[in-house]
Amino acid sequence: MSPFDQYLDYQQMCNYTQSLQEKYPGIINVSSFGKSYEGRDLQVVRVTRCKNHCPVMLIEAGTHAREWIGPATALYIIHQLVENNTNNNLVNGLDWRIIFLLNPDGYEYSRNHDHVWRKTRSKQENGCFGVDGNRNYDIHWAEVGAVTTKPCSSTYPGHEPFSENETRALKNYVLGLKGKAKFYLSLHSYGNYILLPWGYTSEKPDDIELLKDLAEIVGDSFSKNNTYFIGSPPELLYAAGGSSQDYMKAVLDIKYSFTMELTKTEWGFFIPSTHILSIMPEVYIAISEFAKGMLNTY
Ligand code: 0X9
Ligand code: ZN
Repeated sequence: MSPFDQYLDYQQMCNYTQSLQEKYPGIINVSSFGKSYEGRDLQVVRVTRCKNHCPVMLIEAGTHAREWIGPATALYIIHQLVENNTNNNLVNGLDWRIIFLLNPDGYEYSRNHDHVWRKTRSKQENGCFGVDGNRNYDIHWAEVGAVTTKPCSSTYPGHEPFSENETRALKNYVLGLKGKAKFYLSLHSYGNYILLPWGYTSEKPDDIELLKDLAEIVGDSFSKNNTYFIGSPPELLYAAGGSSQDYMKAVLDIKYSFTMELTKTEWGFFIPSTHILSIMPEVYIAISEFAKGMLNTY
């Protein structure tokens, strides 16, 4: 049975990463960095054979509950890194931290009750539930792309920054990496975008060219019929404050901070499980291009 011909539930994902840890104890370590609102462990999978001082590659998926292809892809990346020995240099020279499902409560709710659910599951005012994790960080919070007066909205940013266990846990986890994190990638869907900072403004960071050059190499790795579009959220989609990508770069000083909107298909968010395996390999090659770029830089 392949874990990639279906969308695993939260428990199956944990079982899968646990089984990899038992099989490859020297290279993979699974730990919890906090609890979700409903009390699920927030897990991070560390993959590395680094002896000392390797740049940390942080990948996070599953902020948005309905975007099931993100967590599936994160697990596929873990699987490739540990089981495919053509990747030895990526594991020897880099310290991967992969948060395969940041919003497990929302994900389970999307699987079991409401497929289109996007937010966390915390209780809000007016009998509403959930906060948009990608509007909840303390960076130009609620200034654009979200309003604090509508707790029922699917982009509700929360009553204050870091109101959510999940975003707070991620922030604290990254603070614990003390300047070692050099790369952050937030996996979302859909639309085939590699998004550059900033998300809250169409102004550019000073080092935008470095990030853009790398994104272009990554973009070129996709096949001709699977073009990825490169630019900032305001250029390609819409502006939004409070996003993880902006927070990681502006506040936690992770220079190379990206968001990918995976896939562009007729199904939008709801990709049939029979197609998962046809999507993953190209995304993995793209991720390995990001990784090679980091190896060459640090
Ligand atoms: O709106 C979002 O959070 C992302 N799109 S999605 O369809 N996956 O919900 C885009 C995030 C772009 N990044 C920033 N605005 N910073
Ligand atoms: Zn998303």
